[in-house]
Amino acid sequence: MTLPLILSAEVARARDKGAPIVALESTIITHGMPHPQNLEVARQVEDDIRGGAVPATIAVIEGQLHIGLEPEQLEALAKATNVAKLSRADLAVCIARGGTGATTVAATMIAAHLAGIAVFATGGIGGVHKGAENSFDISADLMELAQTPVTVVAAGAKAILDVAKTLEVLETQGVPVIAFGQDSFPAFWSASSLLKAPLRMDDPARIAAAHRMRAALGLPGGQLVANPIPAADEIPAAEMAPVIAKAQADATAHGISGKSVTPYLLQRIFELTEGRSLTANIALVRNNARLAARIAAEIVNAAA
Ligand code: PSU
Ligand code: MN
Repeated sequence: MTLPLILSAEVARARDKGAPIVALESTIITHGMPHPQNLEVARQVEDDIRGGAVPATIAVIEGQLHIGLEPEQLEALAKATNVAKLSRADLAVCIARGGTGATTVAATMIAAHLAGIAVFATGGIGGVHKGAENSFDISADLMELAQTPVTVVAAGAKAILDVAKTLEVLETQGVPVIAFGQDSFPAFWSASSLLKAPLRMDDPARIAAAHRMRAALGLPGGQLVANPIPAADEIPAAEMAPVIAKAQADATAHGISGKSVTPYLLQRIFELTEGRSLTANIALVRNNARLAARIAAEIVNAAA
């Protein structure tokens, strides 16, 4: 069976030249941010990567797995409503049916690896939800990091999750969790949390070397690089705590479960902070894109 992979013109050129490429997910566009800011941010993030690498936004469109979207495809996806959210479990079914869907961190890692892309930038990964001891709600993103060799740059994990349990699962799964340039594990909208990151690295070239070393050692899986939001853009954790608690209570009151939990909480927090959470979200995604481009370039350099 041939793979239904379609490369954008820009990504195809980069692959021919052996230029560094950074994958981007599409769930953040369809389920993570409101229109029209989602389109603006998707374009900005692609441009941030173009400072040192080539962006490859990943999505399934009419049964084809796109590695890099043409400008009109990106626009259509950002405007679309009722787009499916595709994680590892959903990807093959969506493609086989000829469907359209946005890829989560897990599905984007799978697609990136199929296309030979080593580095992926996003906002925050999914993780262990609060109350998971009852709901069993643990994102497939964590198990994907354990098995697919892609380095994911994110601003840590959101405080809508149980961050301590998320770190425990990542440790159990053998995923290196590397804070960039600080000891604390970043908390998405806030640069630091009360939790210490298991590992710390300060140099993109070393992160690239660690990525290559995992492969050399025959270890499956990727790495999570936890990049703190720039200080000027952060919302202090103490300010976020009551907002998150309120969003959480609303989710419970409305019986939100499964795939809808993360999008619901993000939207509710956006409303409760009157858009401030989105401004911070944009700043941190762009910051992650720039770091991912540096790591991707170092991986290509080291291989040359
Ligand atoms: N965290 C964010 N923004 C997002 C997501 C997570 O800050 O948009 C999305 C990502 O696509 C992530 C997914 O992979 O939510 C996790 O969903 P779930 O918890 O249902 O696995
Ligand atoms: Mn879930």
